[in-house]
Amino acid sequence: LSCETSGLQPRPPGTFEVLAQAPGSPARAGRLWTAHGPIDTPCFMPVGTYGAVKGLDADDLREVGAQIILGNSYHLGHRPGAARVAALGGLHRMMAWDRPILTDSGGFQVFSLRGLQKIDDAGVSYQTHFDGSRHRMTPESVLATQAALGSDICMILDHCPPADAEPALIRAAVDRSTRWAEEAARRRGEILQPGQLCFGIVQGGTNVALRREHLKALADLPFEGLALGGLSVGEPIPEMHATMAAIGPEMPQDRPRYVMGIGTPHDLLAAVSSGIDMFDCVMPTRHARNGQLFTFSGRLNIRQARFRDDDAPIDPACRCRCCARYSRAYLRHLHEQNEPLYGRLATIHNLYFYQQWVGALRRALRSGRFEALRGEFSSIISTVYA
Ligand code: PRF
Ligand code: ZN
Repeated sequence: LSCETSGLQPRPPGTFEVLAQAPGSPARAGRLWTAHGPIDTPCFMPVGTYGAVKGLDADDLREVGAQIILGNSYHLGHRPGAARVAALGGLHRMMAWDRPILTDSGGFQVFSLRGLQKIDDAGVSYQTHFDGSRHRMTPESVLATQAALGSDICMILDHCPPADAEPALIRAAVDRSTRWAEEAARRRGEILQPGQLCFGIVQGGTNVALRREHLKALADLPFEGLALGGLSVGEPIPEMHATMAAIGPEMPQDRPRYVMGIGTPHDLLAAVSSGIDMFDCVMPTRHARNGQLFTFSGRLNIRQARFRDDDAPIDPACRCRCCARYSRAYLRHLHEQNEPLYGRLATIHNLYFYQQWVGALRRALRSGRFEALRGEFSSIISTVYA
């Protein structure tokens, strides 16, 4: 375990402790306990869609400071299949990762399969992007998949409409998601294993009144945490931030708050400032593979010719393994040659950067310096990562 959590007396799964609250702000630092140990919040979850954060193994993930990773039950449920993962001892055992895992329900992925899905009140029928085979997801089936995978935190089935959807469709998605949430809450006891947590998901686009209404309905249900879905789906960034700022502080204080699928370093600061505790995003891993590398003085693109003879590390101030050993010139060369080692080293660096950023936010919150850090960094982070 990380130095922040080693030697702690374990607490029952689902226990959420608020360790520090920023004065005059909804921002807080906390700790969520799962069946595979604690997560310090604010926390960033690297994305391992198919049961791997591309190019990294469990030792690498520990080294960059990840306390929890995210898997996708849509992907894993089809490839290699939830029953097969279960027969192999579950996702933790298969990946040799003994820290917490959160899995998304699969609804979001299915709703992104344009034209290949048909939704009704009881669930969604779809054809996979793998082989076009026909399947069905219901509030119960997505929990059964996550039970088989052995996830520590299971997400319910929700309906996430596109950002540009008509208001009537966003309203229908909220009503349907409420019914699915009630169904999940009613059946989770018989489907999930003891110790598996279950989070509800609030939809409603950027309509604050609708968000509030959905939140009210979900806050009464027995979920260990609540998420904001339906953000970062193409709406303008200021609207996304305004929605988090309006709804974050109204989410139950005694449970973890999660915004799904964000974001840039600046989005993370905006979310934490709105009282959000957890995030996940493909940005650090996908950007790494595309040549976009994060540093505290801006993003650099390793493909640029100016790095051809540059013997400096990506970021001289960074203490990751990539920066300790390798030059920009070498990384650029590896990228040009499509060497798999490039993606691995770049991913280690970018994830280390994200973990450093949330770690700085946690430390600032715990030592009462959050507003100071915000003042110091928000201008830098927002200009560099707008
Ligand atoms: N719902 C679910 N997963 C998600 C989202 C959502 O709305 C998003 C939206 N950013 C990312 N992942 N279930
Ligand atoms: Zn580095």
